[in-house]
Parts: sequence; structure tokens; C-alpha cells
Amino acid sequence: MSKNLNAQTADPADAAALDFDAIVVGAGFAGIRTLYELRELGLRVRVVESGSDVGGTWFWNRYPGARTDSESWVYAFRFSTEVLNEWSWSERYPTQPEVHRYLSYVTEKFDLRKDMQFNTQLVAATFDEDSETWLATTDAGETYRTRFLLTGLGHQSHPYRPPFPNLDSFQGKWYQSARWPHEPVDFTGKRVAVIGTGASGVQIIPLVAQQAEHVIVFQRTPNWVIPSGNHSLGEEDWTEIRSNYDAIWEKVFNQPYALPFNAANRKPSDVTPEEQEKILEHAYKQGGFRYLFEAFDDVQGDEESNRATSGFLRKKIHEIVRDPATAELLSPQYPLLAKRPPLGHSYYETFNRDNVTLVDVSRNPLVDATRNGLRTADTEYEVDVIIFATGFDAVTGSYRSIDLIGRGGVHLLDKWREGPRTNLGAMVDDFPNLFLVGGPHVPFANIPVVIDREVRWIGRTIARMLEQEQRFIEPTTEATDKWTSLIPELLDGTLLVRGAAVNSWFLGANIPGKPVGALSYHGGAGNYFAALDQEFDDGLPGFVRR
Ligand code: N01
Repeated sequence: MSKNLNAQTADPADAAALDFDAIVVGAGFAGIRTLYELRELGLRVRVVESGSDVGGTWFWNRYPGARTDSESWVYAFRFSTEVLNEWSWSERYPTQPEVHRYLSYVTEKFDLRKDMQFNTQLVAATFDEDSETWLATTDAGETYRTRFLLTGLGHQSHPYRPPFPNLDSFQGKWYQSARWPHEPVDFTGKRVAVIGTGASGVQIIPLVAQQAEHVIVFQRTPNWVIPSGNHSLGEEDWTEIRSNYDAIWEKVFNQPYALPFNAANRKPSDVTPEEQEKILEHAYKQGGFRYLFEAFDDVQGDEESNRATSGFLRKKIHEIVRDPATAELLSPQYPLLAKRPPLGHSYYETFNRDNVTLVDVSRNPLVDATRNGLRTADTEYEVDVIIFATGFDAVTGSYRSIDLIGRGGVHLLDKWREGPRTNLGAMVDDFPNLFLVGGPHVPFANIPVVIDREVRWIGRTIARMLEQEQRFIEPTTEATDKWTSLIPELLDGTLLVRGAAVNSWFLGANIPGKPVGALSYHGGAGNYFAALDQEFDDGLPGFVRR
């Protein structure tokens, strides 16, 4: 049954008719999950999405090799047992087309599409203090009045490309990983430049190398690339997963990165050097992020665990890559996790191919495109195709696309000039009734799970407001200050803080001029979920409601 929020009070301020009870921005994991939650509360919801279909990240990132780095059975919507039972992923790490099919299936299953407006960018939203509603404007010039505004903009949705002033003069074709065309790109017979060796570049390079005449990989900072250990999943696997799903989710909710892993319960110094080798070899064979968490505990905080785990990887790089100079260039000189490590699918092996060249641009940077390719200060590289796998203005950059104006005319990005401010990653002071979904200050972790738990909290909070006939919620400044100051403290307890020196996106260090500091919660997903529950159970003391 639809609950028209206008009908709840005789307040004359409600003369302003609502077009919707809630507008949700984005139709990726966050938007889909949020729409479902709010529908269950009986709210009238409109999802506004700039793409032509659902998917978010999985709509835009169609580059060759795009697939998840989380294991499929937990890169999933937890809220519906039916979905968990009906959908069987075909691989440990599903490809972009499969994730897109999954999101489409969930959308159709719950008949969500009818509340979605595609090809529409929400460009601005202003909080109207008199009526305590949001006025949201689209790029088509429509203005909607809504009680609640929820942003599911994605962590990595504002692509970054280095400013090469002469890119227009390049006679070949260029592509950006995060804005890949829908039709296949044929690299046969082409000389291809790939700029960037983050998670996107690491997935692109091996596949393009199989097709292209020659690939030049321009690397500024190497990554610790962990072998994925990908494999297909059959009926037997799914029977086992489903019979253990409760236990799997229990692990997920307690593991720092919301992944279904067991704690190792040991440090390298607890075992002999021979046992260390055996343990690391076993974890390496398992592949994926299990390597980071199931061999030794606290790789993210403990120097000894980190050194043992990264040292073993360094040895593997040198074993796999035949040319010692190339192997050395591919070996990072910083702790594991100081950059977000990608999973590789024959990544290091690709550098043994005759048609792949690694060029180190750490000291001699690429400065521009030319008619025929790319150039550093002293060398031109002639190519037919350039692929920019150069990342994103992450987390807060997603908010550049909407001018959000809160109480007193304050613009969100002005408020966040020195870094984001939130309470619980869910709300911002001076921005009443605006909920951020999967945005800054939520855990740096397996994101569908984080979204699921956060949206559940938002749903429960709005349900409580409806029960108590309230229309207004805003975090207190004190609670916002407290949560915001916790974020750098948590980061400082980890080796991830070293990411500042190696351009890590999770610190904003990859974007020239962006303030460097923690954008996410590094206190472990389980602790974040507990903080959400505690806040709710205590009666939401960090928020003003009326
Ligand atoms: O972006 P990145 P990404 N000259 O920022 C280089 C998620 N994701 O799209 O490291 C030369 O990691 C830059 O060099 P440096 C995931 O969370 C997930 O790959 O700054 N190089 C770097 O190598 C991931 O972590 C998945 O020195 C330049 C690269 O471009 C996040 O998105 C898949 C340069 C950018 O790497 C971002 O990944 C894909 C320049 N001027 C993405 N400018 C999966 O889960 C930048 N670079 C599978």
C-alpha cells in the first residue's frame, strides 16, 4: 500500500505536493537494493539513472576482461533467499556480462524497472527549508519534489583521464576502460598502448595481448597482482554453497572486508620458515584475496605478516617473468594493500609474450598524445590504439555530477572541500533527508554486502520515522564530527596509510589536487555493521528527527 507522506500531517508546509516520496540516484547495486527496500515500506520511488539500463559500474565497465574480484557467491544480494536460491553464477569471478545479467534478472524479478527513469542525469538538488523537501532537477529540465533523496552513485564512477592536450590530434582510436563501447573492439593487427596497471589495466592487458599485433604497457606504479584461481562452478559447487550459505554469510558479516574467509589464527613467526613456505604456497594456489587473509593474520596492520606475504609474491613474479629486468619493474616496493591489489588472470605470464613491452613511466612520464601515439619528454611511441585504464576520481568524485545544496545554501562539495564529512557514512549534517548509499566513510570492503547492510539500516530508520509520523532527519554536528574524526584514526592503524605515497585512490592520492586522506572506513566491515545496529537500537542518538 502506498504511503503518501503528504497525507501524514496537516502542516501547511505540506502544501507543496510531492512528486515522489523518494528519489534514488543510480541503478547499480546500490540503487536496485534501495528501490527494493523503499518499495517494501510502501513509498513512491523514482530511480534516476544516466545510463540506458541498470548496472551502474557493470553497465559502464565493459572493457575486455572485466569481471569481479570478489567470489561470486557473496558478490550478491543477500536480502532475498529466493534470489540466492535461483541464481547460480557460472564462475568463481563472473564476467561483466554475467553480472549485468544478474542485475537485470533481479530488476525484472521484483518488477523494479517501472520505477526507473533511464538516460537521465540528476544534475542538481536543493533542500527547500520551508517544506523540508528536496527539489531535484534532471538534465532534461524536469524538477521533482521529493521527501527523501538517496544517492547510490558508486565508488568508482567518475573516470579520470590524464589531461593530454593533443589527444584530439591523435589519428588512431582511443578508449577509456570505464566508458567502453557496447560493440566489440577488434585489436587484430593493431599496435595498442595501455596506460595504467590498476585493477582495470590488469584485466585488460592479457586479453588485448592475445589479439593485438603489439601491446605497450605504460606502468607508473606496479601493483601486487594476486592470481585469481578462477574456475567454473557446477551443480555440485552450488549444492555445497547453498547448504552452507548461513555459515558463509556469518563469516562475511564478521570478516574485515566482508569476504567469506577464515582467520588464519597465526603470524609468520609462529611457524618455521619451511612451514611458512608451505602455508603461502597453499594460499597462493587457492588464489584470490584468500591469499591475503588465510595464510597469515593482519596483513593490513602487521609488518611481519605483510613482509612474508608480499615477499612470497615477489618471488613468484621473478619465477614467472623470464626477463629479470621486467620482473623487477613489475615488483612493487611498497607494502601489500597500500594500493588495492587486483586479481590477475595470467597477468605476469603475459609479459613473457613477444608482442608485449613494459615501459616504466615513473621517472619519465607520459606528457601528451601526438598524431601517431604518445610521448614522454624525449620519446615518441607510435601506436594505433590508446587505452586509458587510468582510474577514477573515486568515492567523492561521484558527487561531482550533482550539485547538492543543503540547508543555508551550502553546497556538498564545498562542505567536503577538505574531505568528506558524514555520520556513519549514511548522512551529512546540513543535508536533511539525504541518504548516501555506499558512498564515503562506509567500509572499504566487498561493496554489495556493505550496501545491503547500510540500506537495511536506512529502511529501518525511515520505517521508524513513518511510524512516529516524522518527516525530517539530519545527523547532529557532534555525531558527524565524531564519525568523521574516527575515519583517519582507523586508517592510521593500518599499512594502508602508505598508499598516500603510491597514488592510492582510496586516499584520493591519484587525483592531482585532491586532498589526501581516508575516504572509507578502515575499521572492519563487522564493526561498521555493529555501529549501524547500535545506533538504531539506541534510538538514533546521532540524529535529530521530527
Ligand atoms: O584504477 P586505478 P582502476 N600516466 O586507480 C595509472 C575497482 N575496480 O580503474 O598507480 C601513467 O587502480 C595509475 O598509475 P599510478 C577497484 O576497487 C575493480 O584500475 O597512479 N599512468 C594506475 O596504474 C580498483 O582498485 C575491478 O602510478 C597513469 C592506473 O592508471 C578501482 O576500481 C576492476 C597516469 C589507475 O589505476 C580502480 O581501478 C576494475 C598517467 N598520467 C576496477 N594516470 C574488479 O573488481 C593514472 N595512471 C575486478
